[in-house]
Parts: sequence; structure tokens; C-alpha cells
Amino acid sequence: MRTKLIAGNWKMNGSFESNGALLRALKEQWPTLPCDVLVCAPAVYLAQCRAELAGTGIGWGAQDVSAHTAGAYTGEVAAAMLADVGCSHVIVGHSEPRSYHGHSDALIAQKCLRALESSLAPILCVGETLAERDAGLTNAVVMRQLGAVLEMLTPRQAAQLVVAYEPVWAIGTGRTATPDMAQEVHATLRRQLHAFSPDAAATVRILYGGSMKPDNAPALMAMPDIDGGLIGGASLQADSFSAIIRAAA
Ligand code: 3PY
Repeated sequence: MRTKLIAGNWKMNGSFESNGALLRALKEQWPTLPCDVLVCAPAVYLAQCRAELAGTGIGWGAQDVSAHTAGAYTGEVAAAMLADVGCSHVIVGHSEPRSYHGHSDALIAQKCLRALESSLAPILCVGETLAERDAGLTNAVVMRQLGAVLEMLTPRQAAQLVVAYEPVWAIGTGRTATPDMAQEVHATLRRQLHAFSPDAAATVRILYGGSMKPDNAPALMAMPDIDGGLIGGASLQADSFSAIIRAAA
């Protein structure tokens, strides 16, 4: 049985003041948690997350990681630095940096490797655009994106991954895949993992992302291959994030 994971993706939102209020509200609401929970904050606020969350059950993670280990890479943050500030996870390959900053499958695979070398679990995002879905390419796209990472990993490393299926057409649009649509893609990803390593297929959590909200979370998370959510806007308010955590219980 895989423990469900609810991960907040704050994207480029927040301030010391608003983060503090949000984290304190979550701590108060969840002295004990019904599933795994973490918040993925902008890098500059990760130390604040550590100060607020250390010793609670709520974890924290980053939204990107350098493909390099250290050195002359102005503006980048190394996996070892994220581990040093207590991160357990890092989002890799979200469709926003894939499309706005040209993150390729090969670069994303390198980022996953750097994360794993520092004992960080990559949350590998995969997902198709609307044009790709309409052209019947959904499975081919997500399998290409996952395959580019798997081919760099050992089965043991693959078992450390978290995969997030985020249909690009459902991100920031308010549109969501129906539970059946999402389940079909999650099952495809699970089969691909199984062909690579049955152990990884049994362990890896496949999250749904893309406008998961309190009202659609219960039906999505009732699906057999949906092991939690990567939550955008609804993770910025304690009440909506908590409602999704309750839906995972
Ligand atoms: C969204 O829900 O908009 C996301 O992109 C989650 O990562």
C-alpha cells in the first residue's frame, strides 16, 4: 500500500509574512497527519520552511534544482544545498519551466540524477498539451518524458521517484482531467514503471496535478493509481490545502 502524498506547489507566490501565516495555520490544523504532506516553496523561503516546520510532520521541498553539482553556475541552486536546508523533495520538469525556459527531457533527467545523488526525491512532472491530447499523443508524450529519466536510473533509484501527471491544459486554467481520464494515464505510467522494475512500480507514487481542488480531489484520489496530488493555487490557502489533505485520508 502506498501512503498518499499531498504536495503544495507554491510556484512564485508568497512573502515572509504570508508564508508564516500559512505554515502556522497548517501546523495548528495538523498536529498529526493522515498522509504525507509537503510544501514546495520558492528557494529563498526554504530556510523559513525549515524554521517553521522542523519537528512537525510536514515536509518541505524545492521547485527546481541545478543539473550541476557546484561551481560557476550563477543563479542556480545545487541539490546538496537543498538537502542542506532540509528539503526531502524537489519538483523537476514542471510544464512551466519546460515551456518557458526550454527544459528538455535530457536536462530534466540530469536534474533528477543530481537530486537522487543528494537523497532528494524528484517529483518528476509529465503531461501533454491540448494539441497533443487532441492528436491522440497523450500516452506517447508522457511515456517519452518518463522514459528519458528511467533510462538514466537504476531500478533502486527509480523506486525513489515521485511522478506527477499534470496535463498542461489543466494547469492554471481551472480545467481538470476527469478521474477516468487521469486514471487511464496513471495506469499507463504504472505499466511503464512495471516494465522497468516491478519494485519501482509498486513503490512510486503517481500524483495528479493540474487544478486539483477540494471539490475534485476526493474523486481523483479514489482512483487506484492516483496516489495523491501536486497542488497549485489551492495550496496557498490553509483551508483549501487542508481540505485536500482530508480528501487523501
Ligand atoms: C497546478 O495545479 O496549476 C499545478 O501546476 C500544480 O503543479
